[in-house]
Amino acid sequence: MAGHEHVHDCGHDHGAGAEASCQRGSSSSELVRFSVTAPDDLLRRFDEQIARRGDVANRSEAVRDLIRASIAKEQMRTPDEHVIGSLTMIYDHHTGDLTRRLDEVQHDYTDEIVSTMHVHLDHHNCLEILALKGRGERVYELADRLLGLRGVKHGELTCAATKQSLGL
Ligand code: NI
Repeated sequence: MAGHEHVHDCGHDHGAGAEASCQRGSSSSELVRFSVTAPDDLLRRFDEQIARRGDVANRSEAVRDLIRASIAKEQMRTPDEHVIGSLTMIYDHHTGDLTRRLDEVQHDYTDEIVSTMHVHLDHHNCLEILALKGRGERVYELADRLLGLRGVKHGELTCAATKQSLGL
């Protein structure tokens, strides 16, 4: 990550240059500051959501919560199980060669993709829904590859492990 900056974790609010006067607790992990760019209307809506939370109403804490939730969600994965699920994506089909790349990835998973539905939402946006089944490892890999493509605005994989959750 280019240009990130280590921030010590003393819990005090002070300016740069005062760090030497603070002791960092041995049990806390080091904080790292990083910058994120986002469209201003997206950030404004996020800030409005944060403001409704009251006590922990700050952007950093809200982003930390999102990161924890993302990691927790990944830990729910069952790569060794047979899973069934669906992947929903919304993207702008004008974005570079996105449609070609989406197609290319999907052709590597012909055993896992049972069916696809494509809806042209408006002039720019497409909704694509994939019905999936197969070994978890393969299904998650497919979802990660598709959702990782630049230009996919929204993506959500919903999965159930067939043995564990459904008793199949
Ligand atoms: Ni379309």
